[in-house]
This record gives sequence, C-alpha cells and structure tokens, in this order.
Amino acid sequence: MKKLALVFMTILLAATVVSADDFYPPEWRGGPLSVEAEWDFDSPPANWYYIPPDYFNAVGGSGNEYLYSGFGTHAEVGYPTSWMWQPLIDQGGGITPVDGSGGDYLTFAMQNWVDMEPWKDVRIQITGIWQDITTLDPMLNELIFSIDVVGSPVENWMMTDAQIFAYDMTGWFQAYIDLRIWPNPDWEKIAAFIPEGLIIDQVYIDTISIIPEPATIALLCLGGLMLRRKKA
Ligand SMILES: [Ca+2]
Repeated sequence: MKKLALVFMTILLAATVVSADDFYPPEWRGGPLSVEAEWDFDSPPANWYYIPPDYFNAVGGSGNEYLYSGFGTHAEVGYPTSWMWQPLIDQGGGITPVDGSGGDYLTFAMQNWVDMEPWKDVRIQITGIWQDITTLDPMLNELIFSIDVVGSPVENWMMTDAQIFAYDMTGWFQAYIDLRIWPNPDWEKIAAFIPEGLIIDQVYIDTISIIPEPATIALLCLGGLMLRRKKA
C-alpha cells in the first residue's frame, strides 16, 4: 500500500464558514461512473455501526457496469460508546468522541460501480469544529496520516491534495482531501482517526471511476514498473 500525504495549506480565512457544507464539489461530479454521498449528522445515529447517508446519488456509464450491492453506503464508528451526538446552533448537529475516549476511528463505506476502469478518484469534504486555531493544521495533518483505505481490490492509493479550505475564529473549519486509488475497487472503506475535541458536522464524499487518456495509461504503467523495481 502506497501513501503520499501533502501538508495542509490554508488558502482562505473566511468570516463565515458554515454557509455552504458542500463547499468545494469536484468538477467531475455527475460524470459517468460517479457516486456522491453526504452525511449531515443532524440527529443522533440510531446505529453507530451503520449510519446511512442523508443523500446518495450514483451515475452509471455505458450500461456494462453495476452498483456494488454487498452493503449499503454508510458510516460506522469503531466503538459506539466512544461517541456522542451533539446539537449545533443553526447546523443541526454533529458527532464527536466523548471526553476520555481517546478518540476513535470513523469509517465511510462506499458502494461503487463495478467496472473495468483502471483507477478511482475521490474527494472528501469535511466541515467541523476544532476550538484551537493554533493546532488546527497539525490536527488535520495527523488526521490525514491516519487515513486508511481498504476495498476490493485496493493495492495502491495516494493522497493527491489536502487543503484547509476555510476556517473562522469560532473554531469552524472546512477541509478537503483528494485520493487516487488503483486498481479501481468495486467498493471502498475510508477510515480516519477522529481525536477528542473534533466535532464532525458534515462529510461529503464524491468518487468517480476514471476512463483515462492513452497517455495517462502509459504513465500509470510506468509508475507500476518503478514501484516494482523499488521492491526488487
Ligand atoms: Ca450537521
């Protein structure tokens, strides 16, 4: 498993963060073989092992593919007793590890298109609250280094971008993370360690199976060769 993480860079200090939760949608949303899922966490989860998305949409391609049906798209935590739901003014609510829990893993299980395309691109948008602005950057860096991707099959993945999109002085922030996974899995589970003190208000995940240009296929093959040489 290969992982490349980029350092977060703050690109915008916004006066009001919370006006738009879907703050940085990928331009490829709605394209062939894409899916999108949104979690608002605006009411206490009935089952912490299976939190269905508030919105899910899947767009097919040529008709030769089908949506993976082994599980439904959902979020799940490692230990339900480590979590609590809390109301948020004007934002419904969010979920956070309880004091003393030490934090816990939060996993997003994504149904995806079973197709023959070589790789998958993913954008994860997070809106949350972290009270200490001076530690926002290191906290998110730790979070992205904790990310793990499993799926069928997932042999390689890398982080292609990670940015704090906006934050404000009350602790609200928005950040996004881009991943590339290959070979393209039929489903994937994306897990991240959520520390105590981090309130997750909303998560938006987009994925798309990429139909590459021939030049890009050559680059991918070259990359594969170089990886193999490194191992040898
Ligand atoms: Ca919310």
